[in-house]
Amino acid sequence: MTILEIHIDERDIARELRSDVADGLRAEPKVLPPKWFYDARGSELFEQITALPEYYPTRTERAILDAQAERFARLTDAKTLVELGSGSSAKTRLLLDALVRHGTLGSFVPMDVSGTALLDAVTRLAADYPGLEVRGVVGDLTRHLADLPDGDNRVVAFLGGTIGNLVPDERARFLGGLRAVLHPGEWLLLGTDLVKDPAVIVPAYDDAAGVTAAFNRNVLHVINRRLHADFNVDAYEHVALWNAEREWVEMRLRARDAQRVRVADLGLTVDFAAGEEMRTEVSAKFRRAGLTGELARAGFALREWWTDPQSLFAVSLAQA
Ligand code: AVJ
Repeated sequence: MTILEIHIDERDIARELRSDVADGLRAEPKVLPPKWFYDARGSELFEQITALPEYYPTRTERAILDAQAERFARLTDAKTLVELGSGSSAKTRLLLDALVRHGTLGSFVPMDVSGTALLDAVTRLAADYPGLEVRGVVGDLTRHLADLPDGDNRVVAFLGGTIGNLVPDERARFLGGLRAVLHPGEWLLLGTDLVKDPAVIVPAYDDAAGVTAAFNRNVLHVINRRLHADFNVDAYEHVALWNAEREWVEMRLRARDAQRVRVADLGLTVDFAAGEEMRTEVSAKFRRAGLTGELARAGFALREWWTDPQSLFAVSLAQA
C-alpha cells in the first residue's frame, strides 16, 4: 500500500520563499538559504554533481553504507526506517535491502519537501519492495518532525551530508527537535562530510565542468520565475571558498559589475555593487569529537562511527 501524507502545500512554500528572499536580499551581507536550489532543474543538476569526479561525498557515503548495511541492520533491528530529505532514495536501497534480509523492517517513511519527487520515489519503492509499507511524508525537516508517524523501533536516516547545510544554531535546534520525537533507544543514522585538506574540498564545489556553477546560479532562475524578478543570471560568478574558522565550504554568487534587480512580487528593488558577493550555501565539514559533542548535547549517544579508508566522509549511528 502506498500513502502520501502532505503537511505542507504550495502556498506555504510560496510564502516561505517570499520571506526568505525579502529578508536575504535586504540583509548585509546578502544571503539566500540553499533549499531554494532544488526546483526540477536544480535537482537534476544536483544529480549530475553527485557523479562528478571532484564530488567525492556521494560515492564515498555509498561505499560506507554498502560495507556497513548488514551491521547496521543487526545493531538496530529497525522496524521503521524514516529518511529525511530522501530525494531519489538510491543509497537508501542499500539499507532497505539489508533490513529486509534481516527480517525486521515493516515500513519505510521517506520525508521530503518536494511532493512530486517524493511521489515518484514512493511509487517506485512500493513496486520494488512488495510487503513493505511505504508512507511518504511531504514536509520540511525543520518544522514537521512531529508529524512523523509513530512506530516501533524507528531509525531516522539523514544522509548525504545535508546536515552540513544548517549553521550550528540550526543544527542544534534540528537535532534537539529530532531527539524530542524519538523514544529512548531509537536511532539516528547520520551522514557527514569530514574536515580535510581544502584542496580536496573546494574542487568538489567548483568542478571543472561548471555543473556546480550552474547549480548555484540556478537559484536566481528560481527567483526570477517564482517571484517575477529580473536577475541577469549570467552577470553573477560562482564562488566556492573554504572558511577555515567555521570549517565549512561556502558558495557565493559575485556580481561581476553593478546590478539593479527588481523583484516584482515583493515590490522590492535591490542593488549589488560591482564585486558584491551573496552567500547561497554553507556546507559544514565535521570532526568526530565535535559531532559527538553536538549529538550528546541533543541527547544522542554516538554508538558507531563508520568512515572510508581516506576518512573523507563518515556515517554515524547514534542512539536516543
Ligand atoms: C546535498 C546538501 C549535501 O552540501 O555537498 C553540492 C549540496 N552543494 N554541491 C553539499 C551541494 C554544492 C550538497 N548536499
